[in-house]
Amino acid sequence: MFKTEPLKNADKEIFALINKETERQLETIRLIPSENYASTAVIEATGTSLINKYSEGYSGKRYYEGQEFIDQIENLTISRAKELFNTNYHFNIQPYSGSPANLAALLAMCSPGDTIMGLELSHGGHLTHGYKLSITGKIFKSVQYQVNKETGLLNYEDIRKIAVENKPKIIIAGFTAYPRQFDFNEFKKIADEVGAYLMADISHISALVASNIHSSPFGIADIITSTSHKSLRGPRGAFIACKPEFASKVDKAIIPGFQGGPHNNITAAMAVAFKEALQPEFKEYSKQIIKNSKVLSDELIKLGYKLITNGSDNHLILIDMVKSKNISGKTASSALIKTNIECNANTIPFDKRTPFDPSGIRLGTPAITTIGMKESDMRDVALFINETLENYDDNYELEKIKENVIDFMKKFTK
Ligand code: DSN
Repeated sequence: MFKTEPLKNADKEIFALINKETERQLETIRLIPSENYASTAVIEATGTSLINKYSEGYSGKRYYEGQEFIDQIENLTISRAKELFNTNYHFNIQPYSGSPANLAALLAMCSPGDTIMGLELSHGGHLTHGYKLSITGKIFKSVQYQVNKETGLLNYEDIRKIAVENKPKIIIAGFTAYPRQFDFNEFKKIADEVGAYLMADISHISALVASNIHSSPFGIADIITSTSHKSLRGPRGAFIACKPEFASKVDKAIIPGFQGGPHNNITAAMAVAFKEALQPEFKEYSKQIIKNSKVLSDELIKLGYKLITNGSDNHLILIDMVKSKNISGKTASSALIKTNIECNANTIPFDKRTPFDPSGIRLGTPAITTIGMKESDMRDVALFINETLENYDDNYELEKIKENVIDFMKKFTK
């Protein structure tokens, strides 16, 4: 029998757990830079009949029947993506998430055994940028560049030397933990000099790129990947954009190369998120992300924290907790979640500790900007962080701070 009971009747346990998670998100200062609050409209689109449909292939050329509306949804998503990034690049919006998008992009442009070059994981890169334990570090020959030891910044001359020495087939410009803006033109010069393709992974910064407040790889990079759920505030999905001449390679790398049917509910939710991102308010949100990040950095520095690169000019802040408070990143992040402040422990460049208990914590401002926090709120956020870390082993104090954090959050989420 086909049942159509609402979730709250059909499965009380899952319904209750989802509600608890929603409430937790509304009571927590959420500072993980890759997370956000998707709008009700985006969330609604993910929970629709579209999950019932298989759609292997692309619009107008699918393997299964019944694609009349799915094709229209996919076409609309792609046309909105082109408008958002103001580009004629080809878009494939079917990758399930960032890691599949990156692997498919690499498989589209390279063959197993080719040399790929990306930013080292502990210096702010991503697993899929060639880390040795990732499939991308196993099937390709991976060479990695680092940030400068003194400044924590990318040094394009150092990157150039590694590229000249190793002649990679592709250079990946992208990060998950780099607190500064970077220049895709500089990467392009290096890629051209050594005859490499340039791939940009803009997962973290796609909102900033779409809002023209970060250097854009469109018109420069051969291939671009991004998730749709970080600063861009969509559902958990991803896309690959490429110069039109690589369209067929990219589409074939996704299917039949790597995936089966796209998640049509996510495609539709991505279209909704792109429509939201095309509104003037989205640019204001993007600008505010950076303003908040700069002010939060300044406040933390005033409180004695040691930030990698001494600040931030994007959405992300990386703190050396060992130098700041002589505690590990994991000790800090575990204390912070006890007071409803959510961040993640993170390696810092040249870290001497392990990835599971590294020296740093990573903060970001997209989620708190979405709920309306402004520069004037950043002093409070910094003070809550500091109070927590000063009392990291005192559960009684932490409980009191948590109550204050919950009260503070009510200003934005009730
Ligand atoms: N997990 C993402 C992040 O937090 O940056 C990257 O995949």
